[in-house]
Amino acid sequence: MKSKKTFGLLLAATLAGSSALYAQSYCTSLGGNCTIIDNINDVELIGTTLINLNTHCANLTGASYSVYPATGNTTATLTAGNSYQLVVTIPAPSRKTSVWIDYNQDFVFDASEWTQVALSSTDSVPDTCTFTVPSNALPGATRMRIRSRASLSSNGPNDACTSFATGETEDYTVTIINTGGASIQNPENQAQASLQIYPDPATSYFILCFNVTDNTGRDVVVSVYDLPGNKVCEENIGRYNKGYYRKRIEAGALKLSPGIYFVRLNSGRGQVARVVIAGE
Ligand SMILES: [Ca+2]
Ligand SMILES: [Ca+2]
Repeated sequence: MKSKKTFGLLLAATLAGSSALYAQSYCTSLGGNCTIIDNINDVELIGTTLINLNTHCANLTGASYSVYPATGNTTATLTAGNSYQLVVTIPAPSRKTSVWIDYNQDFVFDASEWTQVALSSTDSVPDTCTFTVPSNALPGATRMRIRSRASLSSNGPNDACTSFATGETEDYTVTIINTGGASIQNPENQAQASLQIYPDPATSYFILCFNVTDNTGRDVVVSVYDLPGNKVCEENIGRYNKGYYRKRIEAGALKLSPGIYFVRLNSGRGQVARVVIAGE
């Protein structure tokens, strides 16, 4: 049987050749020519705080793409395993609307993360779809994308990043709570930094999330140790000011055997360590 890789394997490989380490972001070359009739006017997640009404077209001349802040009435908290109703209103008939939620937080809106809101809208009549947050959805800040498009064009599961000539795209951040225990707690160092790594166990990549709590421009160093405590590798991954960051690390030339490793992040003032469990 072919062995899968581990976080530790991936991290070590990445640190041996750090070109594989890079920041990820969501696709933004989305096109769109938002008009008064094919815009996303109202978005509401029933039973949550997300109620974003009468937004019309965010931009009538350029790409019709908006990223709403994770605050107030443009965000929501969702619980893994629960179902929710999303309501989207388009002012025109026959428009197609879709929603994606990046449940595994890999910066890709996968086809499996898609739900059709409407295949043919009716003028300003709310369209409603129901989706269920998967029980294995990762906890934390999660991107949700809603797109509208004219009637004769597709707006299906693989169109989250397609450049549209018509319609509008709206991105939201929702917070997913997963009571299955996937969240990593860091009580001893929470004031300084936090570290989260997923998926667990890793296969072809993993994502390193960390929080820097001041603006002194601290270097962030990632170190990997084996079970006996020997340092396997160490890498400075850059200088960061206050904020929450995600780094996706791809598998490269893997050097280590599957196993359990400690991953330590040092932001200059705080350190955290995690046990990495080997995959099968
Ligand atoms: Ca809008
Ligand atoms: Ca995804």
